[in-house]
Amino acid sequence: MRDAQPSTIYLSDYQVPAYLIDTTELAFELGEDSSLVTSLLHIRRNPAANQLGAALVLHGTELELLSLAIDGRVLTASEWSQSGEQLVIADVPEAFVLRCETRIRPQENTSLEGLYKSSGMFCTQCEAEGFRKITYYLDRPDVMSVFTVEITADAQRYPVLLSNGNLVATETLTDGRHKTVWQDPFPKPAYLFALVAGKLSCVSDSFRTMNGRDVDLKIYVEDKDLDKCDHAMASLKNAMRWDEEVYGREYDLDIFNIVAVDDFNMGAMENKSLNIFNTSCVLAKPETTTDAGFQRVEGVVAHEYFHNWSGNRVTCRDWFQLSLKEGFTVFRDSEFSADMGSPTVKRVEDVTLLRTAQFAEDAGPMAHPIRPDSFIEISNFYTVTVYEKGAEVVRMIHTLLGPDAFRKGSDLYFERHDGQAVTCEDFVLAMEAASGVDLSQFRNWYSQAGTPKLSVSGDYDAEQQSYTLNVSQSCPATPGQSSKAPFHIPLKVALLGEAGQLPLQLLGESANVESADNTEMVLNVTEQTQSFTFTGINELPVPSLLRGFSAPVKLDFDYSREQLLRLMRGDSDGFCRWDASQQLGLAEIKRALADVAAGQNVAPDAAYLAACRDLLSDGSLDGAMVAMMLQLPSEAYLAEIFHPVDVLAIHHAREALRLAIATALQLELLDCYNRCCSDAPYAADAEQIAQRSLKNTALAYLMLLDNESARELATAQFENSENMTDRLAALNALVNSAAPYKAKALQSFYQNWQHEPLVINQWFQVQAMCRLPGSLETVQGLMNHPAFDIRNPNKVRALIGAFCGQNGVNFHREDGAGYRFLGDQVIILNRSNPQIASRLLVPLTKWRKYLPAAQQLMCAELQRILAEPDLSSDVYEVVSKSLQ
Ligand code: 0A1
Ligand code: ZN
Repeated sequence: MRDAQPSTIYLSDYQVPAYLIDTTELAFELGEDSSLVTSLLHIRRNPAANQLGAALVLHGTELELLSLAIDGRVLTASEWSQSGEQLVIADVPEAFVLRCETRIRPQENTSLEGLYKSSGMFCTQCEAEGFRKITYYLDRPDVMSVFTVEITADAQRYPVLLSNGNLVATETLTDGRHKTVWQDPFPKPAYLFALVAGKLSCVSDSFRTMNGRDVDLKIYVEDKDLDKCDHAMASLKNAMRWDEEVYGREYDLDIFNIVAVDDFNMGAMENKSLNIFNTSCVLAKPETTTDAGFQRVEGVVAHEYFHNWSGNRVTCRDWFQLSLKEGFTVFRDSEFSADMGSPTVKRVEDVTLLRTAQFAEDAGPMAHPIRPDSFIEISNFYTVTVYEKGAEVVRMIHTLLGPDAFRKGSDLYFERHDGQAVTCEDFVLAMEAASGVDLSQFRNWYSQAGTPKLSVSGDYDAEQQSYTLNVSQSCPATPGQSSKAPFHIPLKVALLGEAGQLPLQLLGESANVESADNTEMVLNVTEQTQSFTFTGINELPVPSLLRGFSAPVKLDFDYSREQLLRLMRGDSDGFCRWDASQQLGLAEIKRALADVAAGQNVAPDAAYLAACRDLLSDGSLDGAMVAMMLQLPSEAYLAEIFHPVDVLAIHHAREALRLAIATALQLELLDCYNRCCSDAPYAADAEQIAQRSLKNTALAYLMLLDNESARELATAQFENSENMTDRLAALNALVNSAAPYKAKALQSFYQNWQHEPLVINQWFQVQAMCRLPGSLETVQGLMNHPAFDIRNPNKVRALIGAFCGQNGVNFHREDGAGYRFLGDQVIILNRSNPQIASRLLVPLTKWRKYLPAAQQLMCAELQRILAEPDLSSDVYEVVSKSLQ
């Protein structure tokens, strides 16, 4: 909980640590009431610090200090002092051993940071600043130490005792306890420390590295979950191979362990050789897990594994550099997932997340550059900006350098900085040094927040046979940054002619070397306004712009409907094909809004309908692409387009349009549905996932018709499916319909799956996201359901998070009850789990986007939260910044 006024920390204040800790020896005695932690820290003055005689200042919070000794001599109370999170020892030698004993209470730790208990097991979460809840330490990532960890605990209750690195000793004690000792040879910051103790079973496998070393792979779970580890294990092995092949990175220890825990604030954590996972990101089997769940497991397992190099071997100097490890690692995991499945689908999914959540963050009160300049609470900066926009920035470097030079750059980065804690600047320097590409202006992406807007127009000169793209860029002001310097934006383009893509030759540049593909080009947009003229263009082309979403910008080009239809049908770039479908959908929604406002029927454009009909009927197309193209832009995306956002009007117009599409295309939808049904045994491969996605898109449309035959389809699918993807899609369609069967469906689903917490979370979520009136009351009722537990973040996200974040029409009820509900929950969670409270709060922070009446109600809730006593620094930062 916060002191009087939480302080802001600035990147510009960074100083190297005054002391270093070469080795860290920890001894844990885990108990049922409290646990004892004894540390032996080999500390010496940092020669680089130039701070002669500086006091030793250690971080610690919520610790009971039992004793302190230097080189064996116990310190008296006058030799140290405490203030806030700091323990200050004024007078210390050049080099010494500090012995410190603390008592902690993991059983009472509901924040899920530091050492805590989850379902009877002890586990840790130390990133970013959780280690200071375990013992006093220099809890900052640029202090790297070699750890030895001794764990003593009751042998029956906690037969498995794990920490980082290699197991070097085990011992059975006479009092029913046992002990293990672990040693991690790689120096690491405290945020990568981990400990697990519990009754766990494991699935084992092994991996032979590119140099022929065998690595033991283990996934530890509760006994009942042993049958849900295969997918994570296969994903791990694929990730290990992929990192060798694509980045030349080999695993560096003989053991790699994963542990699944129920109560976890985030997805997973890359602790050296002992990754700790939220159960939702590791467990999967077809009967309980959807396709999206399978993909998430694959992606998160790979993400954490890839951190072993991008994060652990080379780590961050300070938390302002978080995107150094996260942006790079997200880029790596998304390329991996693309290679394992469908690259276009993965790209569209990533862009969708960016254009909804990240663009919204960039336009809101918490907007920050991927390398923030300041923060109050670092936990608030594990954001879509640092992660996903950070990954887009690395992707742009990849685009500007090309794959070969990028690989040279990453090799150089790892070689230069192995074992170091470095900065984003070091990453860019390595990329420049290896490629010779000048990234000076590109660095603005690291320091400037906000989503740049690219306005593009095209001029065709028939006489000169040239086509000119006029490009101008701008970027809106964000908190603390009123004006922006132009960005270096890689704009990937092609020009579509009647018979295909035209060869590209820029005016004033030497002739293109005849290459396999001279029909696609990356334009370097660096000025505020700039023109690019292509010569030898003998027909009026349709430009295909921002191919593959080559930069995280908002693109504006005044396409005609005919041009968009052409792009949607024929562009060779999958992203642009999909994006054209979305722009057409957006135009239809805008017309529907006007029609509804005028009290008229919504009638989709005939050419648009014809294009959708073609998509549905052409069985040769990629089903996943068709499904994505048939889906109208989401309400979250529309909230980024309209100013102000009239949530209810947008929702009703969009729904009316969906119904009109379903009505016009019902025969084709039904045909498509039937064509996609299959008896093949479940596999989470791209082909089957595509087929299920298209089938369930068709089902959702058909269910809008509200007729008996659609209900029968959904009911049969719900009752007969053997996989959770189809079963849940059917349940979702039923819950959002007027079908009387839905109550029974919900009940039987619960009956069947009550022993599977992750499935019950989906059950909560389907109800929380129901767009029909009354969802708030349903959610409030479910909060009293025996399966709900507000201490479990997954349940909070499934019920409260899904309702407030993904059920716009009900959350934004005109009476403000949705806002009040969220305010109440944030106030409760602020006390038990500040990280979850501040994340949950995000929908309220966007209040400036909405109509005046909504603004007022949302603001009032923020004020009410701000007036709470004992506000955590997490919640305080988000609320106070959003009211500024
Ligand atoms: N580094 C992890 C994410 C993570 C961050 C913070 C946590 O606790 C506050 C937990 C996990 C990752 O990128 O996967
Ligand atoms: Zn990460």
